[in-house]
Amino acid sequence: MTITQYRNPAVGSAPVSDVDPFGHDILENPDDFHAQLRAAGPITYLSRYDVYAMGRYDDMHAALTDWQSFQSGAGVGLSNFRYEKPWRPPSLLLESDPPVHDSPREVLSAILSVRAVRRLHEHWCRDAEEFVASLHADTDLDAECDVAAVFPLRVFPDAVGIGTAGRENLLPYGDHLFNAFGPHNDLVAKGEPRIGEVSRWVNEQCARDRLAQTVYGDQPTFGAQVWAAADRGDITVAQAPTIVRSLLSAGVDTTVHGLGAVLYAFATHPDQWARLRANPALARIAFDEAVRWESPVQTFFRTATRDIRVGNVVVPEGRKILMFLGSANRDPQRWDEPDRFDLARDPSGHVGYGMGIHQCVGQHVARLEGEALLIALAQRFRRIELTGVPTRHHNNTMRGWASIPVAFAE
Ligand code: OVV
Repeated sequence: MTITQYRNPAVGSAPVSDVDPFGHDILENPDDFHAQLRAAGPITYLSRYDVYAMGRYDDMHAALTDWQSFQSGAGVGLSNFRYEKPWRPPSLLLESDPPVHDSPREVLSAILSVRAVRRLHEHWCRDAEEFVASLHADTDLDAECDVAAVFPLRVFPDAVGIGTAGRENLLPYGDHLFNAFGPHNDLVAKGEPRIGEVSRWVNEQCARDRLAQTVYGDQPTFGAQVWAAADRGDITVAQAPTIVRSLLSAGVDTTVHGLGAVLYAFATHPDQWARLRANPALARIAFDEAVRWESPVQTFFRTATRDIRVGNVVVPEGRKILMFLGSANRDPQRWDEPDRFDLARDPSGHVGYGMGIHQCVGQHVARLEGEALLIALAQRFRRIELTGVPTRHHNNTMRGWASIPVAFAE
């Protein structure tokens, strides 16, 4: 697997690679491919999909903060909405540009702000303690299936205001959605038989009268707050359900894989676990360092709105550029010893939540889930021991685990 340094004038003199970044080999471990991508130059042409790719931190940071040149409104997956009908109505947050993007973003930013999320802090920390108390010590557990995939579902859907029936649809919906940003490969085909009914359930939960009004006593739910914004006229009534859908789309699988990443990191770095136990205030850094290190969301595309020069290469207007966020987050030009999971580093500036106007609007919610769970685990358990070989979960967009066999020791 190498990137050909042969430069094809038809693709603006870009280095060419015929590698399939959505193939199982690379989804299993993309590190070598990322290193080749960074070495090849600021931009490479991926002949298999007829798209361009970026892997270096600096160039990607510049692209992600230039929404005028690198648009999202043509979709952030392989499919170009200029020519192809999206599989679901586009997200008003993710798959839109200013000015359409502005009011949905403003509304959701306020609902998920640091201040707003602080009101959940004591409730989620208490839930995390109860959850951790229910885990058996010195027993074979799966840190992915029994912990990472469980805790977000205990807290997040309640905060959104969705009912308890049907919550098992949330993970399959997200998994398919994130696969659908890639090519129509076996991973997408696997989700298709059930996606009709799963989507119908998700869409039904976004209606005003389906959403609980309050949670934890008298706190308005995220869902109710979206509808209240429609009543105020900050967004239209027609936009409200699609914005609630964003919460259910982006808010579950992402945090599951983020928690899986940090639990795997600690299971394989006992010295770092000891450090966290000695100083639980490191929990927030730990979660962000895991988001940098693993980059649960590995990739998103942008579309060129003009002919864009990147280094010696001109990306023609209308073409897709694949941003390898996970590669930027391990770019040695930006990070010292990037492959090390290290609580002593400052991970801020990583692009695991993206960068620019589309940067993860739910990041404070994600961090609270990470902090609450890690502090509760660190309070009780001296060690997280790997008891078997972890196995990867393959997804066209997300990097995560299917299984992390562990035992927690008190
Ligand atoms: C970041 C993200 C991922 C998937 C879906 C959405 C957002 C959405 O807004 O629907």
